[in-house]
Amino acid sequence: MGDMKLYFCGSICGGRADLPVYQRIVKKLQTYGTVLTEHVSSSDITEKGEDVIAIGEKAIHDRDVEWLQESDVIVAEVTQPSLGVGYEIGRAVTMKKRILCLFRPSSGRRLSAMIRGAADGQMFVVRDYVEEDLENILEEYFRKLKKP
Ligand code: 6IA
Repeated sequence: MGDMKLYFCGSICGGRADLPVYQRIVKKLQTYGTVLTEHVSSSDITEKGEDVIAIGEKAIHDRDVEWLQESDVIVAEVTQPSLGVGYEIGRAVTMKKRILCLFRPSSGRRLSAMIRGAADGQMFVVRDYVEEDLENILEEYFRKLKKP
């Protein structure tokens, strides 16, 4: 369980307003295994993408798809709409990965039907939550994973 590889998805170009929530999620996820995409919760990465020039978009994409392939569970915070996060979720579905999508209705937004409608309650779980319950929701999800 400790050697689990986790892939966290959160908005970058879609907007960084939820960064504090991403940081809380990544911190909790690190108690379950290795988070391959730690940088998504880094305040050094901004939506303007000053770092992109150095790495290159193709390298970012190809590395992220490789990490998706390697990961055991994908956790996505989907409140802030993001093309990249939607793309990652779609690729993960094709890879038959376990996916947990977290959405905060208090944002006043409506979650895309392509995400809500993809939920099967097994491999693909969509969970509405309030920020205070974040850690509990992750605990509950990973507890259920241990004893399928
Ligand atoms: O469309 P978005 O940028 O909001 O997509 C965010 C998602 O795509 C995240 O879950 C990341 O895994 C991935 N992603 C997007 N951009 C990057 C990136 N740097 N580095 C790593 N993963 C990324 C690029 C910075 C950007 C400002 C262009």
